[in-house]
Amino acid sequence: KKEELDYALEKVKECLKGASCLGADLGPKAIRCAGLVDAINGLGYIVRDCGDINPSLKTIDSVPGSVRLNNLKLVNDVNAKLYKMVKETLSFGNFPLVCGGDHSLAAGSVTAVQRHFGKIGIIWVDAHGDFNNEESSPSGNIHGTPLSAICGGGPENILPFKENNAEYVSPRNTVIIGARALDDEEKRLLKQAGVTVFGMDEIDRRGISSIVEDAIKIASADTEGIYLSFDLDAVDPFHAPGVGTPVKGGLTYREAHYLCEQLFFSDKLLGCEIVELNPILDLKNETGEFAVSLACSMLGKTIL
Ligand code: 4U7
Ligand code: MN
Ligand code: MN
Ligand code: MN
Repeated sequence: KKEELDYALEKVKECLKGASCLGADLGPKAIRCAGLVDAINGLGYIVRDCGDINPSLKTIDSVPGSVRLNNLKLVNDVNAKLYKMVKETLSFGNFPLVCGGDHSLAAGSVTAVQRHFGKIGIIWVDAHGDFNNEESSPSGNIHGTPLSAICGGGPENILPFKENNAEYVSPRNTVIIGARALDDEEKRLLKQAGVTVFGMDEIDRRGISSIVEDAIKIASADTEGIYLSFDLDAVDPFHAPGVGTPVKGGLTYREAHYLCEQLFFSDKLLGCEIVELNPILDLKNETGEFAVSLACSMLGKTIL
């Protein structure tokens, strides 16, 4: 359709979205192609695919809503829709599995889960901290800021439907696993806020099992449960090359699966998301297939 073609061309020209490179919006298509729905059906669940969330065309070349944050209007538009979709899923008593797409979507998904359940914990699996605010962000890319926003450190204007007195997720119930590429100011902000960060060095030293055990304890202390936000760049690029910002020295294939398996068995999961798949950078949809297998581990698939 002409409208769709114009839209695609516009995107190529302007390089939109929360990150500075194209392609993360194709992630959900690649995950479907890798057989997500059949795989989850195979575990005995009934899947309702809510479809892609597309930004309204009018948000594309509008004046930026903020000097520092790239494509703020477009990200806000997608997040408002995602927020409603996740909120509705939860109110039907269903379990949300969000596929991305750029990590900026967490501002929509996590806010919905948090407002539905009240006090929640977060396990954020990522090579990065995503804890920049509007001032500290070196890039202006929103995908580097959602965890800070969710925890109340800003940027406030990426959170959908901001209510007065709306609560944030407590940094005390927030855990990052797999970090190895934090910005200096971001490190300071994380410390100051009291977020627990398990870097790759600590995983090397203590092993993934003891880290996951701690993470579940921290995220579930006095909360209704845990939301798992899984950025595929946490995994070593050897297994997950199809991501926008790969960083060497990440989780092994089994470490990533083990983490997901244990979270399922904790019985604390309220929902989860797998983000940052970029099929343009992938090799034969290898990372898309990996994402499907991780989703299955999060939903209870076991080895024996
Ligand atoms: B992702 C970065 F400066 N910290 O803020 C930034 F290094 O969602 C990267 O984890 C953010 O992929 C990466 O732009 C965001 C940069
Ligand atoms: Mn990104
Ligand atoms: Mn990342
Ligand atoms: Mn991320």
